[in-house]
Amino acid sequence: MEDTICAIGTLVGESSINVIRVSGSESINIVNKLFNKDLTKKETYTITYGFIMDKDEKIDEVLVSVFKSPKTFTGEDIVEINTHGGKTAVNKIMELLLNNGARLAEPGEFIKRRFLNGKIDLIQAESINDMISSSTEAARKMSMKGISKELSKKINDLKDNILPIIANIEVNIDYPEYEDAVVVTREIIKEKMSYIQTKIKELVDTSDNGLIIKNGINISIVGKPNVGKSSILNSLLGEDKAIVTDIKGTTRDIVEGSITLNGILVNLYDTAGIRETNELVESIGIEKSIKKIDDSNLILFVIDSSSKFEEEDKKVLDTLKDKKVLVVYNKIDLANTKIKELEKFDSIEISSKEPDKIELLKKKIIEILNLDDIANSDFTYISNARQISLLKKCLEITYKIDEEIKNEIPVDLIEINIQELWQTLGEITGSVYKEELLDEIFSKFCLGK
Ligand SMILES: Nc1nc2c(ncn2[C@@H]2O[C@H](COP(=O)(O)OP(=O)(O)O)[C@@H](O)[C@H]2O)c(=O)[nH]1
Ligand SMILES: [Mg+2]
Repeated sequence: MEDTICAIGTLVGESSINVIRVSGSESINIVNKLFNKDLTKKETYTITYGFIMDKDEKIDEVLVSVFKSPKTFTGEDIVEINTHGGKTAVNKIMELLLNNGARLAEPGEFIKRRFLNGKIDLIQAESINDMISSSTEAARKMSMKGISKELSKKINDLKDNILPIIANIEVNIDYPEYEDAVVVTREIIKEKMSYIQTKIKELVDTSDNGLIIKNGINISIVGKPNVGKSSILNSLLGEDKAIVTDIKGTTRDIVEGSITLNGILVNLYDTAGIRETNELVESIGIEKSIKKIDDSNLILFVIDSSSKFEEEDKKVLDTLKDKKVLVVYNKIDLANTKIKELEKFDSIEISSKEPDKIELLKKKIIEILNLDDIANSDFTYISNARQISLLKKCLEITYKIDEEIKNEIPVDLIEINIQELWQTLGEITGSVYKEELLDEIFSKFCLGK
């Protein structure tokens, strides 16, 4: 039998309430030892007002909820204690629970039990974790699609399409005399696999959107010194985060900030102006800037409209390689020049000091990165690294099956790969799993979840 576990489910601090969750077959008995009323007589889904006692001493005034197995979060008996906020009452009650037979839950242990008792699949579990760490509306919407099984449905639909193929091949092999069974030919497999492959490919392709929604978009602001990079960062953020001066080399380290565009998190990185320098600190900053360019989804290449396109600008251009670039002609209040070398890029003219121009810049970013499309989509994307890598493996398997069909390999040999495809899809939802994998997944959850 599983131990009875307990943990604080809320963030302990100055708040109105805290919730302690106790789950396991002994949960009602353990809390009952500390409560001034008889919990064993309570029906499931009831809340009782009373006091947590340490012998004769009242520890806190609480509400105790009783949920009886099997229709509960974990599938086990659960008792939840709503204590007063702050840290003293909740900590004292935890101490009493631990002294009376409960064990402190490991991170994610409640939800692991929920999974093991068949209440949710792995996609749902991982989506709950995503919901907890989400910081934008888009991320919330996407995790909700996972929690409400819409993603799982897509995977299960694929499995449902594969299973009859496997079953029919098996019948063909085991009962060749059974004439009613459809004889699965390579043609039939080809047709069915084409649907499955298209659906898997769709999920893999749209996972880029999923990753953008989950992790946000990285935009680096680059350019030679003094073109107005830090001013643009500050205007986009709406606060004076980076120091702005007319002294070259002012920004030496990367200054970060984030905004939300169309409900999507956008991480902005103001970099040190790239130029030749003998100054050690500045040159380390420049090296960091160049690295940052590599993991950016978009580069704002800032040009000072009032100055010439010089060797220094060319040096910056060289560092951009094949990145997606938006040329930002800044300081158009002073002058207006277009640079021939930059004609192949998208561009916009702004002055960092004019708010309506900054709004135009935001619109342009939304347009270039298709953020409108993502924001108006249905948010059913895979964004979890484990799930993405398994889906990619599935796609590879379908390519192998294509190849086998082309090479006229016997159906019973092709079946081996179809089986593997079915198995791998099962790993995504967790209908097939290894114990170590579960530990790895659930240890990422916060305590009390
Ligand atoms: N006239 C004008 N000056 C600007 C504009 N943007 C920035 N500056 C000035 O250009 C100088 C360098 O700005 P800064 O943001 O520190 O440039 P960075 O070195 O690229 O980060 C400062 O004196 C800013 O006030 C602009 O749009 N118009
Ligand atoms: Mg700067």
